[in-house]
Amino acid sequence: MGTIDTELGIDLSAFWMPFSANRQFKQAPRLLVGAKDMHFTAHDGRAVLDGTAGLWCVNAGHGREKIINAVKAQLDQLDFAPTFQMGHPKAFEAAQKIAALAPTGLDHVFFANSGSEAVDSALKIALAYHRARGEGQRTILIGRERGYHGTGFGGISVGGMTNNRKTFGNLLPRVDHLRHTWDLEQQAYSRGQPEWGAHLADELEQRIIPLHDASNIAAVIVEPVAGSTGGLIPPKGYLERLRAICDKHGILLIFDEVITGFGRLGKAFAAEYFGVTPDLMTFAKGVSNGTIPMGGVIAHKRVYDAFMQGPEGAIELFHGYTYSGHPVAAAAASATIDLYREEGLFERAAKIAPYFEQALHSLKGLPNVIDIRNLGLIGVIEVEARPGKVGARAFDAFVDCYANGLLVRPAGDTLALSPPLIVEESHIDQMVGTLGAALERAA
Ligand code: PXG
Repeated sequence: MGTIDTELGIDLSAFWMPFSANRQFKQAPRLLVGAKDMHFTAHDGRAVLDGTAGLWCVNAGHGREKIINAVKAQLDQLDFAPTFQMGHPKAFEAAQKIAALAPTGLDHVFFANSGSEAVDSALKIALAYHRARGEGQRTILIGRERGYHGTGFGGISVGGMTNNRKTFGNLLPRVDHLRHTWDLEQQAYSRGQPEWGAHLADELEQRIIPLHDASNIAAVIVEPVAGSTGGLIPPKGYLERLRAICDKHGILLIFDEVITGFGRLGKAFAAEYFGVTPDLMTFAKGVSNGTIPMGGVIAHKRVYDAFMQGPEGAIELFHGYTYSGHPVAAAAASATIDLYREEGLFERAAKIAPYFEQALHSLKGLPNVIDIRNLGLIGVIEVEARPGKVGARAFDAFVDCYANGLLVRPAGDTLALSPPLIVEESHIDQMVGTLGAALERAA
């Protein structure tokens, strides 16, 4: 560990990198020093095609002038202003634009700074909502196996990824999990939503509600498409059933749309794509095109209204962050949403999704590939784990792709592609070509 031998001459030792193999990375670093549109520039000057929109966030592509200019102008105008008992115009403007994109009824936006904070905010709002309505005994939160809801204690408690939970001791009490929806035997190589698996939602009514009693359950939280765990696409009818069961029992349904929001499926939100409206919806990432950190919760009118009671001067929700609705992040979000609309990027994603699907599924038959799944501009290749070395094969393919000018995202023994929505067919061809060659070599 220490200084790397490049013209940058950066000492790598101080930065404790998140979700990374620090020692391995610092021996053979992969540094990105620039980005424009669909490409990063690596520290050795190579162009690297961004197959992942950064970390699922740069939906409009990199270095977009409209957003950059909005950020610069905001910094000149007002660098910071509090939003606790104070306000500034950009936060209201951004909230209005976000609410306008969300399904009917989801009208109120609570700001945080990341997906993790968005999730914790949504869970707290769900608990406080029931209490405000006189059902304060509803404190149980239901997540799902293989769910990823960020890294706060709330998020890892309702989340279902083993490594994110196992070393952190006590999690939130009174949490239970639905089983995840992926089944290799029943669903392998499904294009779009699998036909099999809607009935998995019935577990909520058949196991979880009888065990805890509905009167104690506050909320169910799921990713409409589970992203980080390797792109688990909801079976046809599954989300509709979850919605119906939650409605029947007075349980709030939370969609974690941190990845699916802002066009990933070719609609503003997955809720719109699937035609299923949750009570609370989290967002982050694409809201500001990854430029300035921002996240938040969009609440249904009836949730918000439940808080708006009591004396006029009462603070309705004792929750928030110094940077909730930060002016620079709000300016970035506002410009980002305008850009999505002006360029019709959500529609563009929907239009190119069939080409993306076709290209991805051409990788079927390569060594060790056991499943390929996709929805919108999410594509996942699942490879067979090397015996006793979970994740090694996908990681090797990721390093190989990077060496050959493509960024993909390994997660366990899956490789995910989630390109910016400005992706062209030629980029998709390059992605599939490079990934295919890497998979051959990772045999
Ligand atoms: N919810 C979901 C559904 C997410 O995907 C978060 C919450 C947390 O967001 P923050 O902003 O706190 O990181 C996420 C984050 C990957 C990958 O490659 C995914 C995420 C983050 C980093 C990597 O799958 N998702």
